[in-house]
Amino acid sequence: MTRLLILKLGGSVVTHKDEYMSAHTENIKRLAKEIAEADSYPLIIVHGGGSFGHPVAKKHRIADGRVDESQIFGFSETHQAMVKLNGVIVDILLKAGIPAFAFSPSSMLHTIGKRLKELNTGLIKEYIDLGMVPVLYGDAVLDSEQTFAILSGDQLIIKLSNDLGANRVIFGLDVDGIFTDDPKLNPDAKLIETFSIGNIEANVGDTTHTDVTGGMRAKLSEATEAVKGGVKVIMVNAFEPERVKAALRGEKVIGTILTL
Ligand code: ATP
Ligand code: IP8
Repeated sequence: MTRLLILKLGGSVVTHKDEYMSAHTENIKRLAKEIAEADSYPLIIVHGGGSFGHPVAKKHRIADGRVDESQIFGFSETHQAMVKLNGVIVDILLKAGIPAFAFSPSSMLHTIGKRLKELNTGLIKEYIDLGMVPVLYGDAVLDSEQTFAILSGDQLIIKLSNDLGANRVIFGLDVDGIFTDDPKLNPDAKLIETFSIGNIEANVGDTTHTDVTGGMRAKLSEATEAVKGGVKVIMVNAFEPERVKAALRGEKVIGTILTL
């Protein structure tokens, strides 16, 4: 699918990360409007966990797999937190005129040692061919080595992009892109407009929020796989109006482009 676009809306973009289970409806509404105006299809949207999935997964130690019986309930609660957030996002997308269709990753895949090896993209493709916009998310999933795990939205989009042959992957973040250091901790950090995936000059850290899937460092490591596969990967600030829209349209925009 040579024209396929994949948009990741980071958890820090769709939730208030410091407020437990609080969706950032204002930002989601503006983004939905931009996505509708961009009119760039076919498109898959994947969103992160933010203050929904991460704190619940952390509380029940879901990411490292099954240790005791008490986690079974927590596993359900983690998934349910993501279902709730997904519901808010899909409702807003539909109201904006985007034919969004929710897919629950835990109902269609499992991981092996925390890694997603196989994904039935045929079904997703059928929905895309009908003109719909699949909306997936990071989820609590079954794992064949550790019973269960947390699959990050970042890992999921790279698999989707490699298997479906995406043209462009866009990460919507709460910062302008990749900086020489975490811009939230270091005011002197500079934006890197073209980031070579072998770059060891940049100090890429985790995140300042609760994150059971590894923050920016893990995001970059996942994105590396897509870049190696020939996909164009762009990171933009999804809090700044018009940037996601420009990135979807393939226009020049402030952000970071990842290269080999
Ligand atoms: P989620 O995993 O919930 O979807 P997200 O996709 O919104 O979250 P984070 O995991 O919060 O993204 O990662 C983005 C954060 O990474 C930024 O807010 C920033 O604080 C942090 N970060 C660390 N190092 C860097 C760096 N060198 N450049 C840019 N951001 C960095
Ligand atoms: O925020 C993690 O997805 P991410 C989802 O994309 C859960 O890393 C359930 C914590």
